[in-house]
Amino acid sequence: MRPRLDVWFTEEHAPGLRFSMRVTHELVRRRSDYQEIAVLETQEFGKVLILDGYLMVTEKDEFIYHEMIVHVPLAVHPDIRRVLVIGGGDGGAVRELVRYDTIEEIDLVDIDPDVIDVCEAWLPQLAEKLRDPRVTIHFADGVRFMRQVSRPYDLIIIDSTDPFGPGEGLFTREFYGSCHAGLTEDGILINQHESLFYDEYRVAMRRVHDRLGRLFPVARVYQAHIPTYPSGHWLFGFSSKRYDPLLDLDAEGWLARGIRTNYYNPELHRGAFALPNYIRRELEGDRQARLK
Ligand code: AG3
Repeated sequence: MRPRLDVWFTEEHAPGLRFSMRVTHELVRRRSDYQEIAVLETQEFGKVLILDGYLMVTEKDEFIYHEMIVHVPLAVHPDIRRVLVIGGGDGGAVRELVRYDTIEEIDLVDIDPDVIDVCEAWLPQLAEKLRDPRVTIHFADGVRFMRQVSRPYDLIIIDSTDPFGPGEGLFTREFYGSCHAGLTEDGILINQHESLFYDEYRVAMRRVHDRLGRLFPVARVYQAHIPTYPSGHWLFGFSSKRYDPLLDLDAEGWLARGIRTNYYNPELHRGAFALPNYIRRELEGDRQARLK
C-alpha cells in the first residue's frame, strides 16, 4: 500500500502534552493586523478555526461551548433584551442569542474584521446569524469599547481567546470594572474561564475569579465538557448583580420557549455548577472546600 500524505494540526496543551488532529485540507491561512487566522478541514472535527496556532472552534463540538455561554444566563434572567458579546467574531454566540425573540439588540465587539470575514466565508454554521437585523458589529478593542458604554446591557458575554495576545486585556480588573458599570442593575456577566487542569492558566484564572468576586455579589463558575480544548474540561464564569444561577433558574419558562438544543438542558444547568473539589479549592481556597 502506498503511504498517504499525513498532515496533522498540533496544539501544545501543556509542556509535556500535545493534541493533534488529521487535516484533510488547508482552506485558509492568512495574517491579519492582529493574528494568524487559519481554517482547516479535519477528518474528525470538521472545519476548525485556529488563531495564532490555538484552536478556537470546531464544527463538531462548538455547540457545547456556545450553548453553555448563552443558554445558562438566558434561563436565569427573566428579561434579557440588550446583549453585548465581546470577542466571538466567529458568530457562534450570536447564533444562539438570536434564537430568543425577546432579545431586541445584540452588539458584537471584535477587534479583528478578518476573523469575521473568514468565518462568514468558511464557517457559515457559526457565522450565519451575524447579519441578523438585531445585530450590530463593532470592530474595536473590547477594553476601549467598554470604557465608553452609555446604555447598559442586561447581559455581557466575554467570548474571548486565551489570556494573552489580542485578548489579554479582557482578563483585567479594569475591564471587569467597566463590564460591571456597563450592566443594568440586575445584569449578568458571563466569561469563558479556561480550564484549570493544567498549570498554565491556573493562577491567572484564580485571579480572574477573585476579581469578579470582589465586584459582583454573585460570582459562580460552571463547567462543560469540550473535547478539543485543553484537558477537555472547560469553565465559564457567571457573575451577576442580582440573580443566582440556581435559585433563579426558571426551568419551565426556559423549556416553554421551545428552543431545541444539543447540549444544554435545565438539569444539566443545575449539574454544571457542581464543581470538582480540586477546582473549588483552587477558586475558593481550602477552607471553603472543606466546609462543603
Ligand atoms: N474561545 C475560547 C477558546 C480557548 C481555546 N484555547 C486553546 N485552544 N488553547 C473560543 C471562542 C469561540 N467563540
